[in-house]
Amino acid sequence: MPITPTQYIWMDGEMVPWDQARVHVLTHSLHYGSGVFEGVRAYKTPQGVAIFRLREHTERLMASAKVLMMDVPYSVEELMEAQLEIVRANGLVDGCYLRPLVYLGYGEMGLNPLPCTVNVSVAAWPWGAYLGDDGLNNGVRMKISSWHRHDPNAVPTAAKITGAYVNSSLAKVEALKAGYDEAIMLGGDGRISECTGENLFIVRDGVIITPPSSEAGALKGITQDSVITIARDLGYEIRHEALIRTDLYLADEAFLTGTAAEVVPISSVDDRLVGDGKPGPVTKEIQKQYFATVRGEVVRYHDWLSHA
Ligand code: PPE
Repeated sequence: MPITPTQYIWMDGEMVPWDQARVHVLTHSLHYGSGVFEGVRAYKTPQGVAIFRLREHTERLMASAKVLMMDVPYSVEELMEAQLEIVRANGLVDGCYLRPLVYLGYGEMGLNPLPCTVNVSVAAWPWGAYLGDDGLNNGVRMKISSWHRHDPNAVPTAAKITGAYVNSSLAKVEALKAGYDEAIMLGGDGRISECTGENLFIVRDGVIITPPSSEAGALKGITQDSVITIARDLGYEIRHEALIRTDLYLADEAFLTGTAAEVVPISSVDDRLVGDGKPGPVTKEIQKQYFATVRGEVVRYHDWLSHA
């Protein structure tokens, strides 16, 4: 997905012109993948542009930093304000994707990260449908990857660690080269974990099921959490249950969730159609309510919006 440059990137408290937002080639995080990040979206609402679940994303960023023992020199409130500021400074009134990053900077080398300086940047740019408009409307073709998710005792899966995404990239390339849209990864125990950058749900006999994030070695998705709340409020029963691959093949419906991807129907898994291969009624209802929610059209979820 190409990036559309905007005017400024927030770097350690300053608005830096887009083209000058550079780091040294000996930046620690470039060598060891020792950064943590977030993916956040802002949407146009009737009350102006608003960041969706800003506090939860910022708190998760801090939690990821805690796992890596990074001492972030800003508070949650300051980082929330930085994100609102970058949306305003770039005039992103129609919404955007935001990428806050905490990384270890230039000045130290070697595997001990503790003496490194901790830097923070926040970029924002307009970004369309991550898995394409066709995927959003008609569903995506998934492949179960030969690459497993990390064992949480090897690389912590509860934290969004930059270096950990090599695993997702390997799975993504494998799926794309084989002609699929996206990959599903199994955990070390062979159960379904998540996709390369999304959580996964199935619908079976009217019940909505998603794997329990920690045990499945998946990220606890904020979109997953929003969808669970939305689905419960629509009257659906939700369960956290371990899933195996045939649960996907035999589901009535399946969909994936993520900030970048949003809510995307799954049309097939390993060439087995999910249901009849078309987005099912439950998926469509949840997708519709999710988009209405992020766009500020559902009053009961207005608490999830931070206006820039
Ligand atoms: N699992 C993974 C591995 C993941 O990276 C994401 C977000 C999710 C689940 C869903 O989490 P949430 O966004 O809180 O619902 N992936 C981010 C980065 C994607 C990328 O390609 O880069 C995102 O969606 O912004």
